[in-house]
Amino acid sequence: MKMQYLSVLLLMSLLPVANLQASQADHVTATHAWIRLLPANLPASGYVMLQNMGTSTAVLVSAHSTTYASVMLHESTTGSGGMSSMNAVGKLAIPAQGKAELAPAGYHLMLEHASHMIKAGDTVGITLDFADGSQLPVQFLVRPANAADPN
Ligand SMILES: [Cu+2]
Repeated sequence: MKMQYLSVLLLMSLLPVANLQASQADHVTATHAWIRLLPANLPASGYVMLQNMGTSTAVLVSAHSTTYASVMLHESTTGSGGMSSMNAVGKLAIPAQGKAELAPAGYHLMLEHASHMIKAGDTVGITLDFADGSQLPVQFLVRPANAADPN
């Protein structure tokens, strides 16, 4: 009886691995994931360090969340006049054995239309979507507007 139980457990733990080919998300680790909260209904920004341990490029194409109805990949740039602007980005490549950083004044996730009031200290789950359809769920720590970049 006990052996049977164990073998079922073993089978269950092996099945997902057997069904999946190595995907882009499998090779990417996310660290320093945080959200800068802005007052009122201003959009929040999500930042994260992505590291690709794999031998081929991983391409982040989008992200989604049950907390924010709208999650967009953006890039902030500073023009020659010193004016900062943001553009939507269709994809962000993370080179093999390399990294890509979403950080203030650069790439970020633009987060809008929260399903409930978000406050500093909360954690928000955001799933990163890669070009091959694989997904990486990441927990982001919410920080106040005046928080410095913790990296
Ligand atoms: Cu933005």
